Amino acid sequence: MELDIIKREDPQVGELIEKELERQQNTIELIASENFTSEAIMAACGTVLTNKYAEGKPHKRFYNGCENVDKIEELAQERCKKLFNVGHANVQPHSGAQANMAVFLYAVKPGDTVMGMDLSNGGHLSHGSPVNFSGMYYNIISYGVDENGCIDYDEVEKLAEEHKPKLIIAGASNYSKIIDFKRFREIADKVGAYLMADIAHIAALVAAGVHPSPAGYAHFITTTTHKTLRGPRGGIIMCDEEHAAGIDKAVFPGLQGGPLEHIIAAKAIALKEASEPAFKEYAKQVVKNAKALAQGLMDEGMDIVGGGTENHLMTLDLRKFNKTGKDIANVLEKVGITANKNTVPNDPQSPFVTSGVRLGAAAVTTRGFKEEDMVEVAKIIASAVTASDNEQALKNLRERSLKLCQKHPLYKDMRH
Ligand code: DSN
Repeated sequence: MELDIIKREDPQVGELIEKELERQQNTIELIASENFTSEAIMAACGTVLTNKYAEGKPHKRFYNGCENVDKIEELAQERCKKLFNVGHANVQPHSGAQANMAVFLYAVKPGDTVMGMDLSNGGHLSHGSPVNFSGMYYNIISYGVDENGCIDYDEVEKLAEEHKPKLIIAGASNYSKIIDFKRFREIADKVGAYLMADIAHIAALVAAGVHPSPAGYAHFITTTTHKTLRGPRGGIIMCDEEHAAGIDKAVFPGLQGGPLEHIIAAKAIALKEASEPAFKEYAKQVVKNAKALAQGLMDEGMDIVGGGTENHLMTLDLRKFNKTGKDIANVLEKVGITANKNTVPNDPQSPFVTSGVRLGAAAVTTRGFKEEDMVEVAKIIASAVTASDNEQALKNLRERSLKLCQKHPLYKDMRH
C-alpha cells in the first residue's frame, strides 16, 4: 500500500488509513462479512484502471481504448465461470445489493410477489426489507427460521403454494446451517418461480466444495466478492446463457454506469486465488475454526443459536444473561474483538438493540488462527460477557486478545 504517497499528498487521510491498518492488525476481527484481501488484490484496486471508462461489456463498449480492460474483465468472467461451474458471469455489480437489484430488475416487475428470508431471521436488506427498494416495490412474503435457527422447508413450500411468488431467494446474512438449494429449486418449480441463490456469505465455502453449490439449481446466483471469498468489495451475478443478455442489460444500462475496472481486476485476482489448492484448505479451516469457536463458547456456558454452526458464522444468544447484543458488541470492542449485534430468532429486542452478537471466522482464519486460538477467543468472549462491568477484567482480556494478534501478524510487511 502506497501509504507514504498518500500521507505526502494528504496527511489527514493518510494518517487515518494508517490508524485503520493498525486497528486491523491489533484487533480480532469476527465480523462475519469481513476478511483481509491479499496485498496483490489491494494493489490492483489502486492502479491506473481507476481512470478508465468502459460502459458496456468486453468488446461492446461505448468508449474507445478498452483493449486492456476488455481482457481483464474477460479473465474475471472466465475465472468466475470455472470456479463456480456456471455458464455466464457478470462481474460488474458494484456490490452484492446491486447484484440482487439487477436480478430483481430482470426477473420480476414492480408489484410481483417475491419470497425471501426475513431480515430479523437472518435475511438481507435486499431480500425484501420494507426499508429497501426490494420491500418498497415488490410484494414481499418473508419466511423465517425456527427456534433452532433452521429454515423450515415445509413452511417455505406452504407459503410458496399459497402466495405463488415469481422469485424465491435462498441465501442469508446470518444463517449458520447448510442451505438445501435442491429443495428450494423443487419448491420454485412447483409454483413456477425463479430461484435466486445469494451466496454472498458462503461463496468461499461453495467455491471450495465445503458447502453444496447452488449451480444447477438456482436460475441466478449472486455474491459479494469481499466476504469469505476474500476479494475486493464488490458483487457478481452468475446465471445460464439463457439469462445472460437480460442480466447484463439489467446491470448496464439498467442500474449502473461505468464498471469499476480496477475492482474488476482485483476480482480477477481473487478468483485466481480462490481456485488454488491453498484456498480450499483455507475454506476448510474457516469451518473448523467456526466450529471450534462455537464449541468453545458453549463449553464456557454460552448459548449459540441452533447449538453450533455448519459454516463460517454463528449467533451468540445473550438472553439468559439478560444482556443485549448492542451492549456486548461494545464490550467486545473494549477487549479488542470486533463483531456486530444481531437479532436471535424471535428476538424480544429491537433490531437496534438485539439479544445476539454475530460471530464469524473468515477473517481470523486468513491471519492464521487455528482451533486452539479460537478456544482462547471463546474464553475471552465468555469472560467479557460475564465481567462486562469490571473495567480491570476487561483490560486483562484486551491484553490476551492483543497477544493472539501478535501471534498471527497481519500485513506485517506492509509499508507504513
Ligand atoms: N452487511 C453484510 C453483512 O454484514 O452480512 C450484508 O450485506
